[in-house]
Amino acid sequence: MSTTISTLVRAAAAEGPGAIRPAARLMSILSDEPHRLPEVFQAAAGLEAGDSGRLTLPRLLIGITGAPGSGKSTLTDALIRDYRRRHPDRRLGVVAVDPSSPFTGGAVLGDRVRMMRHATDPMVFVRSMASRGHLGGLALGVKGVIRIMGLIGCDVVFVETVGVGQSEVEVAGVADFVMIVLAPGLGDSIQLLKAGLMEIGDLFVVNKADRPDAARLHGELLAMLRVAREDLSGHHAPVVEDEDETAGDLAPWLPRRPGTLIEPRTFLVSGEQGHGVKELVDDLEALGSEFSPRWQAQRMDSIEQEVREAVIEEATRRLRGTLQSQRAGGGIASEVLSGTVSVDEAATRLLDETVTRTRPRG
Ligand SMILES: Nc1nc2c(ncn2[C@@H]2O[C@H](COP(=O)(O)OP(=O)(O)OP(=O)(O)O)[C@@H](O)[C@H]2O)c(=O)[nH]1
Ligand SMILES: [Mg+2]
Repeated sequence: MSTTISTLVRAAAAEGPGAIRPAARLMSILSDEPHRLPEVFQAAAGLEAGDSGRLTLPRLLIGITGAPGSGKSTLTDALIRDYRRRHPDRRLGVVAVDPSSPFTGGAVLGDRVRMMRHATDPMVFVRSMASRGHLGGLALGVKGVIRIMGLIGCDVVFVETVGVGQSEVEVAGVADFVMIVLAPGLGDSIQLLKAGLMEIGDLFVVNKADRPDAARLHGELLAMLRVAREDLSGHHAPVVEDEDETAGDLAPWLPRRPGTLIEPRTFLVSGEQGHGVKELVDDLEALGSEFSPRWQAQRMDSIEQEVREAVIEEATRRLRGTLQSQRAGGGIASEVLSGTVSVDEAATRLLDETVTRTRPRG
């Protein structure tokens, strides 16, 4: 492990505002070289073996996505302000995945300016990342940043992505649950129908409730969610008389998306004016207390899954080498044909050869 990384990890894990600069440096290193994440894990594990008692991952990872301009950043900002008032001693993180796409050219600067409200708050850590050009994929880069945010003690981390490509789907896999932000006046039905968004959301927020057309969009959202979920689950949602269409209510009549722990729910809010923000944070807090332990367990499962996939990939790569040299040397097929070895024996022999041949020395 490089001494730079272990020094930075130690400094980033310390209490107080002095942690911010080393944390930012670690994030830059990881965004250029995501394969160094294990070094960070190793250094952090060394610290945790001591008595720092720090959680190694944020307690809650919230994905936020939606059409460009729907107000994701404004809403995140409002959520943070409310959350900070409730828990002045807890640190928060925001990962803003910059679209770097021609559709949303001006947004990046806008985000930075909006987030400046927290720029002097050492308890809010904001990190922008480009969605393009990530070695090993965006999800890996985001995971690295989240890990560092956990290390500096961020309790909740918001991950904002623009719902225009594959990035929101990738990021949904990283977050514990996903909030979809919609707003009136952005080509409503297209926005709602956008493939993917209906399927990956758990919380559906109609933003800009201060505009007169927001309530209509909320009604349309409920109707479209019902259809989308029926398609997804293959059976019909029960018909409910007098469906409750007020904001902030569960929609238990909707089937959940596969793999999620929580029932879909909808909100009508104004990030800019603050309407409905308190109710939304109340719900996020309730979700956190109820499900955080199970989400932590899910994250462990997904790490295990990553390891399994890596093992299979590596084994396949090594076996290919053995098969090639074996074929060059005359082939095992004729031995099988002549009955000298069975197919099972041949497979075992090739595996054994691969392990011996590729065993690291030392
Ligand atoms: N009327 C009204 N306007 C809002 C509200 N929230 C955000 N806006 C405006 O909507 C525009 C886009 O807001 P952003 O928060 O940048 O939206 P975003 O979804 O983060 O945008 P991208 O990051 O570009 O995808 C800005 O002009 C905001 O001022 C709201 O509650 N009401
Ligand atoms: Mg934004």
